[in-house]
Amino acid sequence: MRAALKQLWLGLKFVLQALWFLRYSPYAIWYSWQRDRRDRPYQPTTTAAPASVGKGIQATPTDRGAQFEFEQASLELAFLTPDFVRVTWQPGRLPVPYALTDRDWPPVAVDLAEQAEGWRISSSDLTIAVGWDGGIAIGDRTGQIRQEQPPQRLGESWQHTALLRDEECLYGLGERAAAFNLRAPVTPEQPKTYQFWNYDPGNIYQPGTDPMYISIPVYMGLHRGGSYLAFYENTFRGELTLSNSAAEPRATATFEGGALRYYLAVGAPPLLMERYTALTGRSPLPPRWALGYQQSHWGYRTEANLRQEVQTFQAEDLPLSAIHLDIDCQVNHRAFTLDPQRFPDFRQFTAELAAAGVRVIAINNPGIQHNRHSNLFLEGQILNAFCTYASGDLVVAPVWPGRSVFPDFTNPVVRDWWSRQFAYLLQVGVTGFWHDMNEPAAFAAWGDPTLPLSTRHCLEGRGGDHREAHNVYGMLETRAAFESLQRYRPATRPFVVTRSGWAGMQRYAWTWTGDIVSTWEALRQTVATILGLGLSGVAFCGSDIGGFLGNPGGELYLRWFQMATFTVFYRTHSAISVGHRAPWTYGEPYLSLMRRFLRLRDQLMPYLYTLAWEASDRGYPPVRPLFWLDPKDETLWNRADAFCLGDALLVCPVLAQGLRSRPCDLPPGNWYSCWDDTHWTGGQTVELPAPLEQIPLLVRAGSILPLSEGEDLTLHLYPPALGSQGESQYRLYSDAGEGYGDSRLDHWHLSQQGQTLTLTWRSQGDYPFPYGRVNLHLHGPALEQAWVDGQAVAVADQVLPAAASQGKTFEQVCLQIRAA
Ligand code: NBV
Repeated sequence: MRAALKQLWLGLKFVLQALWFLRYSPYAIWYSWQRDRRDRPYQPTTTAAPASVGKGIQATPTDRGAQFEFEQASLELAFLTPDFVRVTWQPGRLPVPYALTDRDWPPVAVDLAEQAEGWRISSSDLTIAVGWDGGIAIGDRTGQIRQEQPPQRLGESWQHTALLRDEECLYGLGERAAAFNLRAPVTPEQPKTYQFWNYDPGNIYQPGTDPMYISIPVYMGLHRGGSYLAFYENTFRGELTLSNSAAEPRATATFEGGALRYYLAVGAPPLLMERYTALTGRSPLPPRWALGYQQSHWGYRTEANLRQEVQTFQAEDLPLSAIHLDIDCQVNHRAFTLDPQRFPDFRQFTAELAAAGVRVIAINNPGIQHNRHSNLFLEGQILNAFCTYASGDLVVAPVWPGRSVFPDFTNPVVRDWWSRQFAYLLQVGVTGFWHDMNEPAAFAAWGDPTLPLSTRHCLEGRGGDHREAHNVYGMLETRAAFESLQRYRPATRPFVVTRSGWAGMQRYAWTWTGDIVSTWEALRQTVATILGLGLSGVAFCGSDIGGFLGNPGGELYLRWFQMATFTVFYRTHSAISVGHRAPWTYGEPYLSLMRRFLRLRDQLMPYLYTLAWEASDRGYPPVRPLFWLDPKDETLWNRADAFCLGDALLVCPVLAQGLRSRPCDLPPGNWYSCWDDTHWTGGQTVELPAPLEQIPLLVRAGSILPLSEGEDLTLHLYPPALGSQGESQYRLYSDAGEGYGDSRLDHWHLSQQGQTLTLTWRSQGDYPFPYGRVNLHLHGPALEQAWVDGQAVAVADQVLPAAASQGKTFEQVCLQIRAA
């Protein structure tokens, strides 16, 4: 019976694929053929001989650095802060500053001196040696951090090589289906190239696929001498090749055009993220509901289906924050449409959902059907909104709605027009927007599934072709949606999701790891990919829980769900070709176990929301690699089978079938099991239980972990020292969860002196304290007695209930403890 069903399913799939092929392929063949013809002159020339920048001739100090003239090139060094410098080699056009946020950088005092080997320019934190040949060495007070060879010109391209140390690890480059340490697969025989070219890998996405939807030319380097971050502000197609030749391991970046402009920051990882996001912007604080669970499936199709889905969430007592509409809700996959026959009472429906606390998020693709009966198409044509060739002919390519044209989002007028299209969706109760296929993706029968390289773009008026505009296309589409929400919903915070993006995309949208397959290998990959995105500035991301392509089975779905409970974007999504998936799909025990994790997620909300605020304030990703806690501990450099959520929680997901325990490398310090308070000393590998109902989840000693319990808040105290002395602190951020009103920060300081723990509380900001009672729960030592502001109070089972209540705070709580 099973075999027969499988056969039937395979047959059906074949028919579906054949139909798809028949519908799109004739045009895809024609498109691919004429794209290749037009693009011939745009393909990179491999024949150009490398040209050097020549010898250094002179250096002139500027207000924050120096300008150097070389025989064949010029170099500008500009310090944005004493530990962050911008390097610009020309010739080549400067980038349109899409990556950058508006910011005035205060002046930096620098010193320029000439020496036997070249020049030396220093700030209070960094010293940069510029050789006569254009080689650059950068160091901090402790020594040299990075060495770069003189850049080279290859025709219009720049090529730039940094030397790597043997032990050096590199992370980032946006979204990669690669090892977390991007050097991990590189051997002396086999270099590895990562492409800078946003790309829809289709349904062949698996570990090793490159490029992916989001390429960002930024990486963090970590070695025994310290850490640094390098960001190439160049939107052109390019690549980074990592080679491990025995003599000189290196990282070589190449860009097909533009000036060679990059930024270097030196310091510990948190500082690097602060600098990078000061430059490219931080993710704005999302509405709090966005951190709740979201449900999606390509295949809901009708209002009735969606209603049924939401009702099941309610009936099964599963919290739900938002539900997503995919392209099958549209009319023939056309942008900004909803099928009125299949969604007869949509406005009423969204109002009902809103009353139940569920928001509706609608998808949109950039491709617009080439159709003279479509208003959107006609309006766009009148506005000259669509991408054209140099001849003025429209670029037409097949994608979901059929023959489609593509708005040129590098034109501010087009972004403005596009942003107005969202108005009616908002009017009918949609809350946020999801952007897909915006690499931009097209259906090609062969070759690159995107627009032709010869496509012309406005690039804010200065003009250019697709080689330069491609990588920013999705980000600028997303910017239009973000600005639309700012315009039409000024009192609420925008929620936008995008599949593609580039440096700075975090200012506008969240992302997810795309069409990943439903396998254990893919789950393992997901952790590395999310960590890499976080170190590329994209703080808010997640994955399709259970995978997009495939039916994961109960165990894999559960293990994925458990992992995702500790990532920011917490959404199940699955393809139309696979079974519908929601927490009840696999029955018990999975349903109850997922319900528990959904509850835990709710409890974690104060902590998560504070992390989201911290991301918006400092640029720190909530999901962090283990080395974030101690970059000197080399055993952590390659770890991507576990991650930290903030600085307090260590999450060790179960990443293989059938495992009921797993080894965890503990960063230095002391750790407690979140489930049963077992204590572990860090700096070692321990085997931790992982029955189906849990994954190893550890809390760092010294943490104050705020968990909500209905209206109340419990502060879980994990004393800083097992010995007799130590201090730690925590800041909790609160506000209305939406809008731009008052906020507050509650600072708790915990100090341990012998047998006494003292917790003090200081508050800032006008938002009233949002919790009823504040309970204290001590972990580790036994709690014997307690005093709140000098008054002795009763304690039981490690808990001091209602240390504060009804919005009143305490100044000081003293806890008498005894080592357990
Ligand atoms: O819109 C359909 C899907 C969507 O569900 C998925 O999340 C995207 O990544 N979309 C890709 C287009 C179809 C891909 C096969």
